[in-house]
Amino acid sequence: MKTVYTDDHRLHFPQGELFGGEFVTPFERPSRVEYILRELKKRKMADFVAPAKLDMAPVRKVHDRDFLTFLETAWAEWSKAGYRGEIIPTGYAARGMQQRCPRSIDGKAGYYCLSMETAITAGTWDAAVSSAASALTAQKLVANGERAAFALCRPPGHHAHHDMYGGYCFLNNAAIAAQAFRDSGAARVAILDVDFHHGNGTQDIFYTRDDVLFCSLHGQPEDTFPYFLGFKDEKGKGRGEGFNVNYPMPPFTAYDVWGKALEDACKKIKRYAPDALVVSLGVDTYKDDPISTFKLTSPDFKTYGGRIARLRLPTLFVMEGGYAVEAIGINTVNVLEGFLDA
Ligand code: B3N
Ligand code: ZN
Repeated sequence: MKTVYTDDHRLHFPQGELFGGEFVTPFERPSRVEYILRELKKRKMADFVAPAKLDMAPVRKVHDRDFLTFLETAWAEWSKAGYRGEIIPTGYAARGMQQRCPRSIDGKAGYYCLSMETAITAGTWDAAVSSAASALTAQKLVANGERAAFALCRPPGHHAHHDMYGGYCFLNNAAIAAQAFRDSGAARVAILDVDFHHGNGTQDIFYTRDDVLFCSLHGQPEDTFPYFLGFKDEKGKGRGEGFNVNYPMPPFTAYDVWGKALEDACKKIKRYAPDALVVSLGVDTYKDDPISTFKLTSPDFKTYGGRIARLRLPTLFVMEGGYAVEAIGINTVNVLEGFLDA
């Protein structure tokens, strides 16, 4: 299986993340990718491809035009305003307030931001563009006949809405790739999100559509980020009714329960009969992940890679979360290996 990858991800490395009222080194850090690359090489799976220049057409179909302009120009505007730190807005478009985009850069950032842990830095836009380009290049490999491909995306994407960033995400790589599958002839696409966190951005983007089925297995919003989306009763709207399936699960969920949710999601995907599958692959379901509470073990990742393979669909894996850096390589490559061995 080919891995699409570029060093450009290093352009995005915020120095601070707000956690528990303190600034800590961000959990989403460049070394995550290095551990995955190391494990791919160790297991003789180092078939690397560089991403092509980003085709903005599918990006513009899933993201708001003004949001994209904001992301592209935010750092220049912030610097021009005289601010010296990273972009972390202080005022938000909360309940009952006007949903109008302000003129000032701190106001604009608050309008487009959904959570405060995610800082924008000088290199964020370029890194996000390269990350989306990796997803699209891998998508093309699969659309052109590869059984599967792995987009080693960083920054991740599944929390990015049509017009909001947050949860370490700026452009929604999986959604952009799913849109590209549609544009290259797939009648139906399924997205399976196995990251510990709900894929709120992907849900938002496809919520009213019946041509993309979205299934997400995640920590229940009562306890877990992103807190305000990911409930079981969110089933899609209008034409999209029935094409959004959430599997929220409580803290300490292990494979005995998680695997049953995956089985149910796989059955729904099979019934939908998509032409392609996009897997939002986060390995923060791991038992020792520092910011998550599920209890999957390293062998479980191999097991579920095999289950996904048995769907017998052209499959694109898109990297999302995973912060237990010592194990992130093992767990990620276990999924890919489990898929290849099935
Ligand atoms: O949820 C958190 C968080 C929870 C626990 C932490 N500990 C115990 C150190 C630290 C942080 N933070 C909010 C931001 C989470 C973003 C999640 C990104 C992700 O992986 N999405 O899939
Ligand atoms: Zn996650």
